[in-house]
Amino acid sequence: QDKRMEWFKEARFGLFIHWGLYSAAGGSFEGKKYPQHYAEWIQTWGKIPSKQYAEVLKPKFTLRSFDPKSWAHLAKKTGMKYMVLTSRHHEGFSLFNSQQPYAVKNDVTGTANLSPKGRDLYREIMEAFRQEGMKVGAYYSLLDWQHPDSYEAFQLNPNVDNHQPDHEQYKAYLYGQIKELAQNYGRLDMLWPDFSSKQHEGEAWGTKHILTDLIKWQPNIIINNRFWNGLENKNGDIGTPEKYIPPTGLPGMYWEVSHTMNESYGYSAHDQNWKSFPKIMQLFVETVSKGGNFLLNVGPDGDGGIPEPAVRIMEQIGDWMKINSES
Ligand code: FUL
Repeated sequence: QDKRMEWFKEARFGLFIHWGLYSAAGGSFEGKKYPQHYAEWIQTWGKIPSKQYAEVLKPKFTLRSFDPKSWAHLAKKTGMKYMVLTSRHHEGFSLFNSQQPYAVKNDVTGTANLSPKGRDLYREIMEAFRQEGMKVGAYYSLLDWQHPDSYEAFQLNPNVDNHQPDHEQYKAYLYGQIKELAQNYGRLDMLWPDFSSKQHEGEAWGTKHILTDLIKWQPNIIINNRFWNGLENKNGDIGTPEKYIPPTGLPGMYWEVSHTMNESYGYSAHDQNWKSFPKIMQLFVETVSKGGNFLLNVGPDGDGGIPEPAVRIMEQIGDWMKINSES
């Protein structure tokens, strides 16, 4: 039995946070609504070049209601034992102050870091959750829609200089950023890389190099299975079915279902298809009874506020947990 997995097995319940520039779009860009369910993919839905995307959305990422301590407090009251935060989603903007040369300065948007001067939003959030006694994890995108050496390079951006993407450079970027997450922010309990395909998995990301060192930097870290293709593949520490509970669980491995309260992971103003509290409890209980963990998502908006219906659902879960826990 792997001691590293003990807290995860006990935890059962975590909070997933999707927060990035897409949150400031909230499912619409320059007056056009995108009905697709994954609002954090809006840049792709709208085929928006990174420069325009950043110019329009950065001013709307205001932080006006941003209060990570209140997020952490709410999660704690809900009965959640850990939290996984999008340190950088597919759009390529980091919530942490990455010192990788590309993140500090690049010719697409000026910077691929999201925090205002003198702040580090990733650190503020991680610290708030650690202070509530929760485990913390970093979601980290393997895809990147703005980096000129990624596998997605120039799908959305004009290639004026006819740049030949150099995937070795991109692997070095992934390694460098994961090193920053593992070395500069204290204890990291989980890494949630996302995601692979048949075309790009394993060594496409330089996985061996990353893992060999990551385990030295954070010996107790739990790593999901998404360096490899297939949500139920057994390569990592945990399987990661998405918005889906495998009918017979995932025998022979640890696993965690991520689920949303409405449809989208990232904030969408027009995605008002909220699940009822009983529906969410049913998904939770079904997951746990089949041996999985339940990672329930919130998508704070561009001001940093968690949508009211999500807060209400979490409060109801918290009340249920209080009545139904043994202590
Ligand atoms: C997926 C991503 O593409 C989605 O945007 C979301 O982050 C989900 C949890 O993982 O693979």
